[in-house]
Amino acid sequence: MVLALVLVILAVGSVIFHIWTPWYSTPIASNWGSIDFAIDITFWITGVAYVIILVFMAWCIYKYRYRPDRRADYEPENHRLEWWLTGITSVGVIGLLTPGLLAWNDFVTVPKDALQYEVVGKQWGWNFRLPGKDGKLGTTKIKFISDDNPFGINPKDPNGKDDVLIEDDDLHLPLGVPIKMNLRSLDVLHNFYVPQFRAKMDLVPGMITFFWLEPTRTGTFDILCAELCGLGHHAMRGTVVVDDKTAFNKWLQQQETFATLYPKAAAGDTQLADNIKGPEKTKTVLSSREISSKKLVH
Ligand SMILES: [Cu+2]
Repeated sequence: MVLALVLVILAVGSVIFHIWTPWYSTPIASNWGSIDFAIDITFWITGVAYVIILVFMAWCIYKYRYRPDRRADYEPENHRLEWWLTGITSVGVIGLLTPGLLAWNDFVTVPKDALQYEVVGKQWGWNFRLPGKDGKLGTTKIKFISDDNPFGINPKDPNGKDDVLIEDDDLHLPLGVPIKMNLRSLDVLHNFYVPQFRAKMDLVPGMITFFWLEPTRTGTFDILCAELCGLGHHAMRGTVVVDDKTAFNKWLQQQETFATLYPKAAAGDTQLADNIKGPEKTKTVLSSREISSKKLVH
Protein backbone atom coordinates (compact mmCIF):
# COMPACT_ATOMS: atom_id res chain seq x y z
CA MET A 1 0.00 0.00 0.00
CA VAL A 2 2.93 2.34 0.71
CA LEU A 3 4.18 1.70 -2.83
CA ALA A 4 0.80 2.72 -4.30
CA LEU A 5 0.93 5.96 -2.32
CA VAL A 6 4.52 6.62 -3.49
CA LEU A 7 3.45 6.20 -7.14
CA VAL A 8 0.55 8.68 -6.74
CA ILE A 9 2.83 11.20 -5.00
CA LEU A 10 5.37 10.78 -7.84
CA ALA A 11 2.70 11.48 -10.48
CA VAL A 12 1.24 14.52 -8.67
CA GLY A 13 4.72 15.81 -7.73
CA SER A 14 5.94 15.58 -11.35
CA VAL A 15 2.95 17.60 -12.61
CA ILE A 16 3.45 20.26 -9.91
CA PHE A 17 7.19 20.43 -10.70
CA HIS A 18 6.44 20.82 -14.40
CA ILE A 19 4.09 23.75 -13.70
CA TRP A 20 6.34 25.46 -11.12
CA THR A 21 9.67 24.45 -12.71
CA PRO A 22 12.70 26.75 -12.43
CA TRP A 23 13.73 25.48 -15.92
CA TYR A 24 11.98 27.11 -18.83
CA SER A 25 12.64 27.92 -22.49
CA THR A 26 14.14 31.33 -23.17
CA PRO A 27 11.84 33.54 -25.31
CA ILE A 28 12.17 32.47 -28.94
CA ALA A 29 14.11 34.71 -31.36
CA SER A 30 13.64 32.89 -34.67
CA ASN A 31 10.98 31.54 -37.02
CA TRP A 32 11.18 28.04 -35.46
CA GLY A 33 7.96 28.17 -33.43
CA SER A 34 7.13 24.80 -35.05
CA ILE A 35 10.03 23.23 -33.08
CA ASP A 36 8.61 24.64 -29.82
CA PHE A 37 5.19 23.25 -30.84
CA ALA A 38 6.72 19.78 -31.44
CA ILE A 39 8.36 19.90 -27.98
CA ASP A 40 5.10 21.06 -26.31
CA ILE A 41 3.10 18.25 -27.96
CA THR A 42 5.78 15.74 -26.85
CA PHE A 43 5.52 17.00 -23.26
CA TRP A 44 1.72 16.70 -23.32
CA ILE A 45 1.55 13.20 -24.82
CA THR A 46 4.39 11.70 -22.75
CA GLY A 47 3.15 13.59 -19.64
CA VAL A 48 -0.42 12.27 -19.92
CA ALA A 49 0.86 8.71 -20.62
CA TYR A 50 3.24 8.96 -17.63
CA VAL A 51 0.48 10.05 -15.22
CA ILE A 52 -2.01 7.44 -16.51
CA ILE A 53 0.53 4.60 -16.18
CA LEU A 54 1.63 5.60 -12.65
CA VAL A 55 -1.96 6.00 -11.40
CA PHE A 56 -2.96 2.70 -13.09
CA MET A 57 -0.08 0.89 -11.38
CA ALA A 58 -1.08 2.40 -8.00
CA TRP A 59 -4.70 1.33 -8.57
CA CYS A 60 -3.60 -2.26 -9.49
CA ILE A 61 -1.44 -2.51 -6.38
CA TYR A 62 -4.41 -1.47 -4.25
CA LYS A 63 -7.16 -3.46 -6.02
CA TYR A 64 -5.22 -6.69 -6.46
CA ARG A 65 -3.46 -6.67 -3.11
CA TYR A 66 -3.01 -10.06 -1.50
CA ARG A 67 -5.99 -11.61 0.25
CA PRO A 68 -5.86 -15.21 1.43
CA ASP A 69 -9.43 -15.96 0.25
CA ARG A 70 -8.92 -14.70 -3.34
CA ARG A 71 -7.59 -16.57 -6.39
CA ALA A 72 -6.29 -14.95 -9.60
CA ASP A 73 -8.46 -14.99 -12.78
CA TYR A 74 -6.96 -16.61 -15.89
CA GLU A 75 -7.59 -14.41 -18.94
CA PRO A 76 -4.69 -14.78 -21.45
CA GLU A 77 -6.47 -12.89 -24.27
CA ASN A 78 -8.79 -9.93 -24.45
CA HIS A 79 -9.31 -8.76 -28.05
CA ARG A 80 -11.34 -5.69 -27.15
CA LEU A 81 -8.65 -4.45 -24.77
CA GLU A 82 -5.89 -5.15 -27.33
CA TRP A 83 -7.70 -3.10 -30.00
CA TRP A 84 -8.12 -0.22 -27.55
CA LEU A 85 -4.46 -0.28 -26.52
CA THR A 86 -3.23 -0.57 -30.13
CA GLY A 87 -5.50 2.33 -31.19
CA ILE A 88 -4.51 4.67 -28.35
CA THR A 89 -0.78 3.85 -28.73
CA SER A 90 -0.95 4.49 -32.50
CA VAL A 91 -2.62 7.88 -32.01
CA GLY A 92 0.07 8.74 -29.41
CA VAL A 93 2.96 7.75 -31.70
CA ILE A 94 1.44 9.64 -34.68
CA GLY A 95 1.02 12.68 -32.40
CA LEU A 96 4.68 12.42 -31.33
CA LEU A 97 6.13 12.00 -34.82
CA THR A 98 4.01 14.28 -37.05
CA PRO A 99 4.87 17.76 -35.67
CA GLY A 100 8.60 16.88 -35.66
CA LEU A 101 8.56 15.56 -39.23
CA LEU A 102 6.70 18.64 -40.49
CA ALA A 103 9.17 20.95 -38.67
CA TRP A 104 12.15 18.94 -40.03
CA ASN A 105 10.81 19.23 -43.59
CA ASP A 106 10.85 23.05 -43.25
CA PHE A 107 14.20 22.96 -41.45
CA VAL A 108 16.02 21.36 -44.40
CA THR A 109 14.15 23.28 -47.12
CA VAL A 110 16.18 26.48 -47.37
CA PRO A 111 14.45 29.51 -48.99
CA LYS A 112 16.08 30.43 -52.32
CA ASP A 113 16.78 34.02 -51.24
CA ALA A 114 18.58 33.01 -48.01
CA LEU A 115 21.85 34.79 -47.18
CA GLN A 116 24.79 32.37 -47.15
CA TYR A 117 26.75 32.33 -43.90
CA GLU A 118 29.52 29.97 -42.89
CA VAL A 119 30.30 28.78 -39.37
CA VAL A 120 33.68 27.15 -38.78
CA GLY A 121 34.11 25.27 -35.51
CA LYS A 122 37.42 24.19 -34.01
CA GLN A 123 38.78 23.14 -30.64
CA TRP A 124 37.66 25.50 -29.06
CA GLY A 125 36.03 28.44 -30.71
CA TRP A 126 33.93 29.74 -33.57
CA ASN A 127 34.86 31.64 -36.71
CA PHE A 128 32.43 32.93 -39.32
CA ARG A 129 32.46 33.86 -43.00
CA LEU A 130 29.99 36.00 -44.94
CA PRO A 131 29.92 36.52 -48.69
CA GLY A 132 31.22 39.87 -49.93
CA LYS A 133 29.47 42.17 -52.39
CA ASP A 134 29.13 39.35 -54.97
CA GLY A 135 26.82 37.50 -52.55
CA LYS A 136 28.77 34.26 -53.03
CA LEU A 137 31.09 32.42 -50.66
CA GLY A 138 34.38 31.34 -52.19
CA THR A 139 35.09 27.60 -52.31
CA THR A 140 37.31 26.06 -49.64
CA LYS A 141 39.64 23.08 -49.44
CA ILE A 142 41.38 21.43 -46.51
CA LYS A 143 44.76 21.67 -48.28
CA PHE A 144 44.56 25.48 -48.27
CA ILE A 145 44.21 25.70 -44.47
CA SER A 146 47.23 27.33 -42.85
CA ASP A 147 48.00 30.02 -40.26
CA ASP A 148 47.81 32.47 -43.15
CA ASN A 149 44.50 31.08 -44.44
CA PRO A 150 42.61 29.66 -41.43
CA PHE A 151 39.39 29.18 -43.43
CA GLY A 152 41.15 27.31 -46.25
CA ILE A 153 39.68 29.62 -48.92
CA ASN A 154 40.67 28.69 -52.47
CA PRO A 155 42.91 31.58 -53.65
CA LYS A 156 42.04 30.79 -57.27
CA ASP A 157 38.32 31.33 -56.68
CA PRO A 158 37.48 35.02 -57.35
CA ASN A 159 34.33 34.69 -55.20
CA GLY A 160 36.51 34.17 -52.11
CA LYS A 161 38.58 37.37 -52.24
CA ASP A 162 35.84 39.65 -50.88
CA ASP A 163 34.53 37.13 -48.32
CA VAL A 164 34.10 38.78 -44.93
CA LEU A 165 36.02 36.95 -42.19
CA ILE A 166 34.98 37.13 -38.54
CA GLU A 167 37.65 35.62 -36.29
CA ASP A 168 37.33 35.43 -32.51
CA ASP A 169 34.58 38.02 -32.58
CA ASP A 170 30.79 38.33 -32.41
CA LEU A 171 28.60 37.15 -35.27
CA HIS A 172 25.99 39.64 -36.47
CA LEU A 173 22.76 38.66 -38.27
CA PRO A 174 20.23 40.95 -39.94
CA LEU A 175 16.69 40.92 -38.55
CA GLY A 176 13.90 39.35 -40.61
CA VAL A 177 16.11 37.85 -43.33
CA PRO A 178 16.37 34.09 -43.99
CA ILE A 179 19.93 32.91 -43.40
CA LYS A 180 21.50 29.60 -44.41
CA MET A 181 24.20 28.50 -42.00
CA ASN A 182 26.80 26.30 -43.71
CA LEU A 183 28.74 24.45 -41.03
CA ARG A 184 32.32 23.12 -41.16
CA SER A 185 34.57 21.62 -38.51
CA LEU A 186 38.37 21.81 -38.59
CA ASP A 187 38.93 18.92 -36.17
CA VAL A 188 36.24 16.94 -34.33
CA LEU A 189 32.45 16.82 -34.04
CA HIS A 190 30.94 20.07 -32.74
CA ASN A 191 27.36 21.33 -32.62
CA PHE A 192 26.27 24.90 -33.31
CA TYR A 193 23.48 25.83 -30.92
CA VAL A 194 21.78 29.12 -30.05
CA PRO A 195 19.00 28.29 -27.54
CA GLN A 196 16.87 31.32 -28.52
CA PHE A 197 16.93 30.23 -32.19
CA ARG A 198 15.89 26.67 -31.18
CA ALA A 199 17.87 25.45 -34.21
CA LYS A 200 21.03 23.36 -33.82
CA MET A 201 23.16 21.18 -36.06
CA ASP A 202 26.30 19.03 -35.91
CA LEU A 203 29.54 20.19 -37.53
CA VAL A 204 31.08 17.06 -39.01
CA PRO A 205 34.75 16.93 -40.08
CA GLY A 206 35.02 16.35 -43.84
CA MET A 207 31.56 17.55 -44.82
CA ILE A 208 29.42 20.69 -44.90
CA THR A 209 26.17 20.50 -42.93
CA PHE A 210 23.55 23.23 -42.86
CA PHE A 211 20.34 24.63 -41.44
CA TRP A 212 18.48 27.89 -41.91
CA LEU A 213 16.69 30.40 -39.74
CA GLU A 214 15.13 33.84 -39.79
CA PRO A 215 15.85 36.00 -36.74
CA THR A 216 12.59 37.51 -35.44
CA ARG A 217 13.84 39.91 -32.77
CA THR A 218 16.97 41.95 -32.11
CA GLY A 219 19.20 41.02 -29.19
CA THR A 220 22.45 39.39 -28.10
CA PHE A 221 22.50 35.63 -27.60
CA ASP A 222 25.02 32.96 -26.60
CA ILE A 223 26.38 30.44 -29.07
CA LEU A 224 27.08 27.10 -27.41
CA CYS A 225 28.77 23.94 -28.59
CA ALA A 226 26.23 21.18 -27.88
CA GLU A 227 28.57 18.24 -28.57
CA LEU A 228 31.19 17.06 -26.09
CA CYS A 229 34.28 17.88 -28.16
CA GLY A 230 37.24 17.67 -25.78
CA LEU A 231 38.72 19.25 -22.67
CA GLY A 232 37.73 22.81 -23.60
CA HIS A 233 34.18 21.94 -24.73
CA HIS A 234 32.62 24.04 -21.93
CA ALA A 235 34.58 27.08 -23.11
CA MET A 236 33.48 26.78 -26.75
CA ARG A 237 31.22 29.79 -26.54
CA GLY A 238 30.44 32.66 -28.85
CA THR A 239 28.05 35.55 -29.20
CA VAL A 240 25.51 36.26 -31.91
CA VAL A 241 23.94 39.70 -32.26
CA VAL A 242 20.72 40.24 -34.22
CA ASP A 243 20.70 43.79 -35.63
CA ASP A 244 18.15 45.86 -37.51
CA LYS A 245 19.14 46.65 -41.10
CA THR A 246 20.94 49.96 -40.38
CA ALA A 247 23.01 48.62 -37.49
CA PHE A 248 23.82 45.45 -39.45
CA ASN A 249 25.06 47.35 -42.52
CA LYS A 250 27.16 49.63 -40.31
CA TRP A 251 28.77 46.59 -38.66
CA LEU A 252 29.32 44.86 -42.01
CA GLN A 253 31.19 47.85 -43.43
CA GLN A 254 33.69 47.70 -40.58
CA GLN A 255 34.66 44.06 -41.23
CA GLU A 256 37.80 42.81 -42.98
CA THR A 257 37.78 40.62 -46.08
CA PHE A 258 40.01 37.69 -47.05
CA ALA A 259 41.96 39.97 -49.40
CA THR A 260 42.58 42.68 -46.78
CA LEU A 261 43.21 40.36 -43.81
CA TYR A 262 45.41 37.77 -45.54
CA PRO A 263 46.69 39.48 -48.72
CA LYS A 264 49.46 36.90 -49.27
CA ALA A 265 47.14 33.89 -49.06
CA ALA A 266 44.46 35.63 -51.16
CA ALA A 267 47.07 36.17 -53.86
CA GLY A 268 47.92 32.44 -53.74
CA ASP A 269 51.37 33.12 -52.34
CA THR A 270 51.51 30.52 -49.53
CA GLN A 271 52.88 27.03 -49.07
CA LEU A 272 50.14 24.39 -49.22
CA ALA A 273 49.81 21.63 -46.61
CA ASP A 274 50.10 19.16 -49.56
CA ASN A 275 53.67 20.28 -50.21
CA ILE A 276 54.76 19.31 -46.70
CA LYS A 277 55.77 15.66 -46.70
CA GLY A 278 56.01 12.95 -44.04
CA PRO A 279 56.65 13.62 -40.37
CA GLU A 280 56.68 17.39 -40.82
CA LYS A 281 53.02 17.26 -41.88
CA THR A 282 52.08 15.54 -38.61
CA LYS A 283 54.12 18.09 -36.72
CA THR A 284 52.15 20.95 -38.29
CA VAL A 285 48.84 19.41 -37.20
CA LEU A 286 50.12 18.89 -33.66
CA SER A 287 51.41 22.42 -33.35
CA SER A 288 48.06 23.91 -34.40
CA ARG A 289 46.40 21.84 -31.66
CA GLU A 290 48.98 23.13 -29.19
CA ILE A 291 48.19 26.68 -30.24
CA SER A 292 44.46 26.04 -29.61
CA SER A 293 45.05 24.72 -26.11
CA LYS A 294 47.41 27.57 -25.28
CA LYS A 295 44.71 30.04 -26.34
CA LEU A 296 42.33 28.34 -23.98
CA VAL A 297 44.63 28.67 -20.96
CA HIS A 298 45.11 32.41 -21.33
CU1 LIG B 1 32.71 21.84 -29.73
